Formats: sequence, structure tokens, C-alpha cells
Amino acid sequence: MFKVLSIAGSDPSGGAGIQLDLKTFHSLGAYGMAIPAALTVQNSRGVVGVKALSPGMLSKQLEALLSDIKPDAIKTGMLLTRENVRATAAAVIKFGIRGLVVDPVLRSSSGATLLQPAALTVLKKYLFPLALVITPNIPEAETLSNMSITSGHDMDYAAGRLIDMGPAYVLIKGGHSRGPATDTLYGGKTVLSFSTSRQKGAFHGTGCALSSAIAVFIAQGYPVEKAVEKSKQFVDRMLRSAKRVGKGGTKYFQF
Ligand code: PXL
Repeated sequence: MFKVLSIAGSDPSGGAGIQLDLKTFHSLGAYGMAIPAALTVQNSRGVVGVKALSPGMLSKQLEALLSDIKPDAIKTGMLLTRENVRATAAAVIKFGIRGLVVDPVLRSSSGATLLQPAALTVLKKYLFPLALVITPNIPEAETLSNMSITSGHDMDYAAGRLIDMGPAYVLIKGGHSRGPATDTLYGGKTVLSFSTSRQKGAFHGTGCALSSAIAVFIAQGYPVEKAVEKSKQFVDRMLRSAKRVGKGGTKYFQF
């Protein structure tokens, strides 16, 4: 049995955050655990409020859990505050977690802040060096590398800057640009591109599902290149069967 932990935000509508992460872990055959680093107030129309778990509570929960049930991989998502980023990094070091997948979630599609600007530096300085893979989308990669990305060359350059921050691999998700949905993996022997055809519509939780799937396949022992390939196939399958669940326009994954 492979055990995977999500440290991320709660999305009560079930379409993103720890709720979606747990569904993803379960559907891929892993034993799922989750700590909500923050709560969101949201429905299918978007995020209207956020509140962080206190860093003391996060540290206590990490200590209680990791000293008892060691996960084979951890995925982080919405951490919201600098203190929560630090608490997460400290626990990863203390418990020697090697399969760390960091989804550097900065904003929701509806524009809500999911990582406070004051947390950006600690994310880059303390959490990225511990990560096996980080999975920014293009707007996130731009913010994190402090440059705009308008060409393939820009993306390569930004990826170089991100790799210099210490993660073993960087997966830049191109889903927000036009054309086929191409994700590019840096850090291995060669740069690898993974393309799937673009599905019509707006989707909720795609990044959460991808990083959670990568964590499951890492836990199962796949090399990062294969874990990413399998995760991309999984997300593509989920996109094809996604449906609207509420009154908002975005489609949610159906398991
Ligand atoms: O998809 C980014 C994201 C991550 N985590 C939580 C969210 C969202 C977007 O709304 O609510 C908890």
C-alpha cells in the first residue's frame, strides 16, 4: 500500500484542493491523507474567502502524522502564508521526505490570492530546494522566475532560473496558452514535452489533480519522467468526462 499526503487548501465544493487530491489518490489506488493548510470559502462560481490554518496547528498536525504514518510522497498545494510554507519545509526536512511534489499555487482562476506575496521568497528559498518536482503553470512560472514568458526560449530560460532554486525537476504547464495543451519537463537528461489535445471549456482543479497524480506515481516508484507522463494521461481522461456541477460555468472532474 502506497501512502500519499496532501498539504493544501480545502475546497468545500470538492473540485480542487485537498478534496480533489484525496479523490485522485483514491482513484489511482493510493492511501490518501490530507492536512488543510488553509480553508477557502468557495463554490462553482469562485473563491470568496480564505483563512489559513495557524502555523502552530499545522506544525502539530505534521508532527503527529509524520511521526506515525510516513507517506511515500507528499504533494503541497495552497499554503497561503509564509509561516505555513516554513512549517511544511521544516517537517519535510525533519522526517526525511524525498518524494515531494510542490504545486506552487498562487491564485485561483477567479483571482483570489492562494499564496500571500510575503510567502513567495520562503517558498523559493525553503521549499523548492526540497522538492523532487515543482509544477508551475505559465503565469506562476513568470512570477516565480521574475520574467515574462512569451516564447519557447523564454520558457527554457525561466525553467533554468527555477531549477537554480533547487528542485530536481520543473514541470511548466502550458494549459493556459493557446494550441495543444503542452507541459514541459526540465531537469532530466533531456527536456521532455507532453502534449494532449485541448478540451473545450473551463475546468476546475486540473493543476491539483496533476500534482496529486504525480505524487501517487512517485510513491509507487516511477521515475519522474514516467510519473509525469502517466499523470498527464490521467488528467486528459478526467478532462474528457468533466461536467458542470453547480451554477458556475467551470467543469469539475467526475470520478
Ligand atoms: O486550482 C487552484 C486551487 C488550489 N487549491 C484550492 C483552491 C484552488 C482554486 O480555487 O481552491 C484549495
